[in-house]
Amino acid sequence: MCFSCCKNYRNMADAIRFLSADAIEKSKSGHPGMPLGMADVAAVLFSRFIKLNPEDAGWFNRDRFVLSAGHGSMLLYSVLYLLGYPDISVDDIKNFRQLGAKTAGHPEYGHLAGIDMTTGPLGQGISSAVGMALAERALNARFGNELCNHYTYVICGDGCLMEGISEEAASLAGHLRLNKLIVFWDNNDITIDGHVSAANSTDQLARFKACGWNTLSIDGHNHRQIEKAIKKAQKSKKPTLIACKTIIGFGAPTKSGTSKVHGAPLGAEEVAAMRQNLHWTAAPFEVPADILSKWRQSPQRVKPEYEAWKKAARTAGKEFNDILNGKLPKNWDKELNKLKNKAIAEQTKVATRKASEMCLEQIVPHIPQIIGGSADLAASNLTFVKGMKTITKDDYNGNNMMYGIREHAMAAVMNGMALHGGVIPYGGTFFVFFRLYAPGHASGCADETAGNLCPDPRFDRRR
Ligand SMILES: Cc1ncc(C[n+]2csc(CCOP(=O)(O)OP(=O)(O)O)c2C)c(N)n1
Repeated sequence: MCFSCCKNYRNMADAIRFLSADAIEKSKSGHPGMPLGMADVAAVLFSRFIKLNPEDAGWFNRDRFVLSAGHGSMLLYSVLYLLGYPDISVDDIKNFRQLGAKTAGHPEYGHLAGIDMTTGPLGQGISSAVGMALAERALNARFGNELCNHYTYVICGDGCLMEGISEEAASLAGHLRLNKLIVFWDNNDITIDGHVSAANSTDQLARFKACGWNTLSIDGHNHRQIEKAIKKAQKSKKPTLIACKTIIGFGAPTKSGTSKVHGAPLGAEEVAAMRQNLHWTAAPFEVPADILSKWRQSPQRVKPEYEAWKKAARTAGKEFNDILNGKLPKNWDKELNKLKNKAIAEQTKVATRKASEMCLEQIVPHIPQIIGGSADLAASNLTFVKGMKTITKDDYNGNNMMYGIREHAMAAVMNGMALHGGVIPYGGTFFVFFRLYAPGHASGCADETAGNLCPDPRFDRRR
């Protein structure tokens, strides 16, 4: 890689930095530390590697991106604007954190095209991303590389890794060898209350390694190292954690490297000093034309793959196209309705978990999108119905998930699968073992005692 590439990356990263700092300054609210610190990683990832098409934000075979550290939302809003997503304008950037704004302050799924998941509750993003990566592998096994073959990228912070749910999800991802999952850890040693070491001394790389991950460690401001790490991760047979050593609030002369930049505007004086420090002469919300053009041109590299996928999807069979369009097979509920009518006529009295099983028996064989499962209670919650095939690291072409005793990850993974699309997840456990928490999608429906869950809104009785 040449010096000019690095210079381009640096300029592109600085565009993220100043859009973020200026928007947060204008709204007098927000979290500048993370966008400033991870801007270099984002510039390399989004301009050179990520597969997306701003003109077709929901493209099924796009790479998924989860900003698990959702408080750093200005990083994602800046990137979407710079890439030229039609759904976001510079006025939306200026409107950051105002009532009704698309740039709400944490990424919100369905609110702004290009956002793959609502995030904010730390740990949920990285854990749901495991579900996205699992859905991708399951659909890949069913439909092949031409139709479903993409990465799931995550940016997470120290907070996401401290949350317990990340442990369950990481160990499941490692166990299933979800090698198309690539996580960038913003390893900046800082959280809200100060230095990470005040509350945590886990060796995260050793921990992820123990869970069966590929682990890499880089300088998160070195573009060459970022590129190399992504290339390595893409070739790995395991999920990858890239520890990116960064300086929180990079560029802010007196506040960078401290918790002061985590969640408060930098202040006019500091932003002005940052302009001097980084030699950025453009006015607030202006991106120099040559830098904006580099950003806007970058998605062009994906065009041939996008066109090839469109062609493949057109000629793919009905099953794939139904899945693509979220259509259930005709008469999927015929047997279920018979069962319901019989139960009404006979006033059938069975335990709710048994009733759940009786319904699943009439639903699962008729809906190929379904992936069901349990957290080591299939025999008790009756989630496994005859004919189901268990997903394993050697064969993803199944419809039963053995989540292990990981109820929290199960909920997040189901959330990720539903968000990915093409998959309709359900899961079962007992309520007392479980804290229903599925941000970013449906709130789920639950059987009163068995706690059988389905985060797909089409099955939510309360809607
Ligand atoms: C589950 C959950 N608990 C607490 C918070 C509040 N919170 C937001 S950011 C943050 C600190 C995160 O630190 P880190 O991930 O290192 O982010 P950085 O300081 O690098 O931006 C906390 C505690 C939250 N968003 N979610």
